[in-house]
Amino acid sequence: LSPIMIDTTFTYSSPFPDTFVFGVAAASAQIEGAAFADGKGESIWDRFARQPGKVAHGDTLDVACDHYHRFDEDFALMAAMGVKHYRLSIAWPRLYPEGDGDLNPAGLAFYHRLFDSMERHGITPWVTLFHWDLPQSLEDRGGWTSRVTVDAFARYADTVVREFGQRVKNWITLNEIRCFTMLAYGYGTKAPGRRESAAVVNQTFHHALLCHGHGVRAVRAHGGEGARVGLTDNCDVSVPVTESPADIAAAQAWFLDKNLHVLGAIHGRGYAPAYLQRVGADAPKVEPGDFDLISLPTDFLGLNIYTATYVRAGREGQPYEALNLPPNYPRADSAWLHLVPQAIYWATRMCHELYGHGSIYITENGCGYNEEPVVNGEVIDLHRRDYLRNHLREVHRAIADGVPVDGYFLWSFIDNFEWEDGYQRRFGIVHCDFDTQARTPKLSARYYTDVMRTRTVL
Ligand code: GBH
Repeated sequence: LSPIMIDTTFTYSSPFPDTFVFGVAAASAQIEGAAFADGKGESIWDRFARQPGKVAHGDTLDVACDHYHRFDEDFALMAAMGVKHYRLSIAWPRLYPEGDGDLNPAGLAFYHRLFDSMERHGITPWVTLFHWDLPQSLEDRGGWTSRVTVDAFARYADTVVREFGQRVKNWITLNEIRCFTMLAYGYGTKAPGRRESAAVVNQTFHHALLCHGHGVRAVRAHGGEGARVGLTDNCDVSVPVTESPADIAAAQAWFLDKNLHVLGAIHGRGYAPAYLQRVGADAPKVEPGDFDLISLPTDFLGLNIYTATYVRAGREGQPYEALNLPPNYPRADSAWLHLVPQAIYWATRMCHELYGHGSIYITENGCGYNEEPVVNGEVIDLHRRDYLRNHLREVHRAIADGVPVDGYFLWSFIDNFEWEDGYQRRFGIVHCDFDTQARTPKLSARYYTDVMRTRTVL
């Protein structure tokens, strides 16, 4: 057997660096509700959720956590929990009901009220420009398959950064390109639920990457002093089965291979030829200057990390072998969410070592379960407490090994609309009763409060 290398000098008890950011995350479509209030346009998720069989139990986004009307109360609760950083997203169809065309002043006014409230509560915003709620009007004109969406996004991004650039300094362009392109236009499990060819899916990827570039451009142009911008990716993460050099090299090769189309792209160098060669006849239509826009330098990389694939050295000349998990391998109630906390360590380390990213934020990490009842005013989610603890230890380990992880945002502040899984699947550290809108901090919220206060993994 080859040796397993374990760094025995590592200790969990030392505090996180002073500059390390602890936060919580959510997204507009998942918590705001008020889906048709004050001039908001229909989003592709509003439409998708109304189609039979697309979302569990026929749940819609109409009310969600009613955060649109309760944000003040929610920020007061965050402040009481010691939360100082909150990652949120802006609903594109609130600002531009048709995606392009007329700007809706009531939409701008809402986000000004929201940022006012955050400021009063001492909470710093981290704003994602796009977290999947595409205006339906753009979908009607082709959605992510069409370059019309890219032009509309460029205008939307300019508007948002101009309007809020004085109060928002941390910008995230897009959330998880793979989900709103491949899963939405290839597998059809996410809105708009289309099943298109590989060539069309590749085109949606290319358009999404261009929007990322426009987001970076908009922040540079209008963000003002101190503005920073990055992409949030859900890279496919590999964890070496043992920490032997051969398995680590295999895991790295797998990681590069699986993430070429997003991480490789934004990183620039050498991406275009490798990518275009791989997709061959299914290559997207590209215009001059596209790759320059896509690979504009960013200030940080955001990673949403939930799970991983185990990889070991390949046999018979193969560069790697990904393992199939046994059926009884532990997972959360989301079938994809196998419990592999080392994912955080390896994803951040590989992004640093392979792509040279100098500042990495975990922009989401968390777990979803179905049954989390409030009993005598309490939710005893020890399973989530352990999930957080195990994952925070891996963040700590990455930092100890010199990986520049500068922050961690827990997904999610509150139970919310979990896309095609609806309201049944709960990711919050605050319980939401979707009948009464009562908020109840779970045991995991108290744990996270102590972590943030002591800046130590307890
Ligand atoms: C994130 O996606 C989202 O950003 C967030 O909005 C969401 O609420 C949260 O995580 C929890 O899910 O169709 O079987 O191939 C997480 C990453 C990647 C998880 C795609 C689900 C689909 C599994 N997602 N994955 S499958």
